[in-house]
Order: sequence, then C-alpha cells, then structure tokens
Amino acid sequence: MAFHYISAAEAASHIKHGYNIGLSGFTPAGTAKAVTAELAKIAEAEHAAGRPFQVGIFTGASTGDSCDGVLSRCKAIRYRAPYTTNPDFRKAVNNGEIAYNDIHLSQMAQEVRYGFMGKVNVAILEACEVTPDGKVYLTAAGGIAPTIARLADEVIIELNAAHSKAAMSLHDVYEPLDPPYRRDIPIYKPSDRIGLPYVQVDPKKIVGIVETNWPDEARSFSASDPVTDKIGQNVADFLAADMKRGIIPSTFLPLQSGVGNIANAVLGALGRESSIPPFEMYTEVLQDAVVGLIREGRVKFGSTCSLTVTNNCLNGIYEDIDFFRDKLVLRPSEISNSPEIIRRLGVISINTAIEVDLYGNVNSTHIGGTKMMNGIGGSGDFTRNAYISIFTCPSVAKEGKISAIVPMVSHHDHTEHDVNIVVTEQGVADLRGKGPKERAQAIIENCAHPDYKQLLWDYLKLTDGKSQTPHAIGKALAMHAELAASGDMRNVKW
Ligand code: 0RQ
Repeated sequence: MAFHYISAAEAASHIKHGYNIGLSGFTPAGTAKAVTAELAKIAEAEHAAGRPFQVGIFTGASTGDSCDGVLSRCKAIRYRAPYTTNPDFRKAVNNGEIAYNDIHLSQMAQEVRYGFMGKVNVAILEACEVTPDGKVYLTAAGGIAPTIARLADEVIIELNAAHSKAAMSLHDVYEPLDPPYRRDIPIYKPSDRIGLPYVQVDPKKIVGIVETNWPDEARSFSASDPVTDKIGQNVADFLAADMKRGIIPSTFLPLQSGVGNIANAVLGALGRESSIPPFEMYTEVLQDAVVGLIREGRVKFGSTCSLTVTNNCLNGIYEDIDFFRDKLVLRPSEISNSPEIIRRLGVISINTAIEVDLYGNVNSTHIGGTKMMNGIGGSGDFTRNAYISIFTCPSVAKEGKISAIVPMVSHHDHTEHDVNIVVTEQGVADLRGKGPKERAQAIIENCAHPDYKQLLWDYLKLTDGKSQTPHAIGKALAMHAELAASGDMRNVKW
C-alpha cells in the first residue's frame, strides 16, 4: 500500500468532538506533537463559533506543551488518563475543567482494552520509520502504542525527522493477552527481549502520514543542590549498607527511579558509590544521569519505557547507537511497569513523596489534600511490588513553611503496608520489621526537620499512645489547616 502524506491540519480534521484519541509516548518523549497542536486550532475555531469541542486523551504518561499544554489552554480536553506534569493541565484540573483519571501506569493499556474508558477513535503514533505493510517504528518511548494502534478505528502517523532511525533498534514491543487467557510475561532479567522492534498496524487504518521535524519537548533539570545531593548520598549509603548486611545480593538488584530533580540526584549519587557494583535498571523513565552512568559502565543495562532525557542527551544516544544498542531497551508501559515482572526481578524502587506521615503512609500526588500536582505515575506499580520500596523527599518545602513529615497524610497514594524506607536530607528511616509506633519514632528521629521534630513529638503526646495507630483524630490534619490559615505549619498550636 502506498503512503498517503497529509498535513497536520488535515490529519487533525479526522478528530471530531466527543472522540477519544490515543497517543503514543510516555513523558514528553515520543508523543504526538503536530496533530494535537492543529487540533487545538480546530477547538478554538469551534468554540468561537459557539459549538462544543472536547476530546478524551488516552496515553502513556505526560505529553508536551503541544498536546496537554495547548489543549488545556483552549479547554479542549474532557477526560484524560493517566499521569502528566503539564502546568496548564494542572491548573485546568484544579479548576474543575477536566475529568482526570489518575490511574497506575501499568493499568492504562489494559483498562483501555477492557473497555473501561470507551472507544479509541483515532490513534496518533510518533514514528521514526514506517513501512507500507504497517510496521511502525516508535521513537523515544513505548507507552501504550501497541494497544491504541490495534484498537483505534483510524491511525495517524507523525513521522518525525527529529528522531534518528537509530531508535528503530531500541524497542521491544509486546502486548499480553487479556484474562482468562493471559500467560506469564517471559522476562527473567532486565535485558530480555520478548517482542518485535515495531508496532504492527493494519495499513488500511492508516489515514495518513504527517511528516514533521519536531524535537521532544523535554524538561531540563535544575542543577543539584546540597539538599538533593544529601538525599542522594543517604540513599546510596543505605543501599550499600543493606548489601553489606546481605539483604541485597552482592550482584545487586535492578533499580527503578522516578522522575524529577531528586530522582536524577539519587541516581548520580548511586553511580558515584564505589561499594555498589555496576547495576541494572528496570524502570519506566530513564533520565540524563543514567545515560551518563551507562557510558561510564556503572549501569550495565537500562530497561525503560521512555528516554526522558534532554535533547542533547537523546541525540548523543542516537549518535552512539552502536554502543547503546545492547545496553538499552524501550518497552510498552504495561511491561516496563508490570507488577509480575517487578516482583520477579526484585526491583528496588525509589520514588519521590510530597509528604509522608508518622506511620509510613505516603502522598505523592496532592498538595494540601485537594489540589493535584502531577499524578501517581508508576510509583504505585513499583512500590507495592518492590524488593525494597524507598521514598525520598526534602524534609521541608517552601523555605521551611511546610513539613514533608506530617501526623497524617492529607491524601493517600502508598500505604504503610507498602512503604519500606523513607529518606530525607536529615537521614533514613527504616520501617521494615517495625510496628506503627516504632515506625513513628524512626520517622521523627531520622527524617523530620529540626524545626518540626518537637512539634511532631508533641502531637504523639496528644494520642492515647497505645492504639495500633495512635492518632488525635481532631488534630491529625492541624498542620495542614495551619498552613492554609497562616501560611506556615510551624505556627501550629496543639
Ligand atoms: O514546588 O515547583 O514550586 O518549586 O513540589 O518538588 O522538590 O522539586 O521535587 O521535581 O522531584 O517533584 C512528588 C511532585 C516531586 C514528583 C513530586 C513542591 C516543591 C516544588 C516539586 P516548585 P521538588 P520533584 C515517576 C513515578 C509522582 C509520583 C512518582 C511527582 C514541587 O516526584 O510528581 O514518583 N511524583 N511517579 O516545593 C507543597 C509539599 C510539597 C510541595 C514538594 N509537601 N507541599 N508543595 N512540594 N513537597 C513518574 C512517572 O511515572 C512517569
């Protein structure tokens, strides 16, 4: 079948009000850009003409400004799942304009297949190569591309020259069967490849190919600072000590690390820790720090869903593809984040908390209990199934006005049943093998900022001190209420 090349505007005209669109990509890596930017113009014109125009978005994780950003600003998103970091999307969600379904990333593809979210009308896949028989070679991420490509009525390909064809050798595309026919996913080590290097699309469904030259809209990282450096060092010291004690095998175990500045700093510190042997990653996002560690031989292999790296770093990988080809693999998110594989491989998970409570419950998503920050992402997939689950965060936020250690979290993402280790720049609380009252002692002693330690000890004095999980229920969120009232949790009076 011959290719039909179309403009991004023509491609966008296939998308109607009320449609659900499926997008390739995971984080701004590998997602659609040109067609969604044109879709925003259609939405604006329809709104100006007094007609409704909104779509549902199904994707792997974040997209870039040319999707979540423009579509949020012109109020063209009715529903979206899952995770995103876009600030304009965040504003719209917290303004009640979008139904945001913040589900675990491993569940996204299967919930679309199960029909929980309705039909996929149009899928937009970013590719670095496509063949006339419908082999679509993805770019910098796996995401939910195989699922949306199979389920959608129509498929649009953004053939993006900004991605080198070197990306063709990085993917391992595999889609499991659904229950009751699902079998084990046969990955027994991070480097196992079990699928195809491309997504097979029925060529009859490809309505057109849009040629683009649009780099990924990657975020850059802040330079590390003394707080993130100390958190990173604390994690590295903790893991080295656990290995010395024989809890972690001397060959080490695969690591997962979340997204953001802290995660980048943690990986940097792990790379520098000479008592930790070269290790592997089984993760969902691979950031710049890890690419450097692969080059140095400190990371032996990286299995990931996306290359969430700066464009310089991405181009460096493409240029040195002969070096990276056998050291990297990009997988769909339901494989990179598969609970089955995470549990089997013994992955050590490292994610970032917004706040942690005295008993080890973690809030990763909500500010003040009500406002969405980004979303749970894959942190739940990894935390629940990890060999050791670690949460990191600075002990305070906003110049000390907010304590990350609170009596009770204002929103629950990861429960005390799942969280093993809490790390701040103050130190490490090891919650393993402890009852809740012992956990509270460990968290205040090792992780709370000195400005808040006494306040938290005083809170515990308000409780009966005996119950399984002692709380003074009427005061459990008093630090949050104080923040809302005076702007500083330190002013709380018990
Ligand atoms: O605010 O941006 O105004 O400065 O939150 O915090 O310290 O820069 O850390 O970039 O790593 O983000 C949890 C949001 C941390 C992120 C979170 C404010 C703080 C700052 C950012 P500013 P930092 P990071 C991987 C797996 C989701 C789950 C996950 C995240 C801003 O890591 O979204 O890990 N995780 N998924 O000041 C008020 C508090 C605060 C607070 C921090 N208690 N109250 N504001 N901030 N704590 C992702 C994927 O799966 C793809």
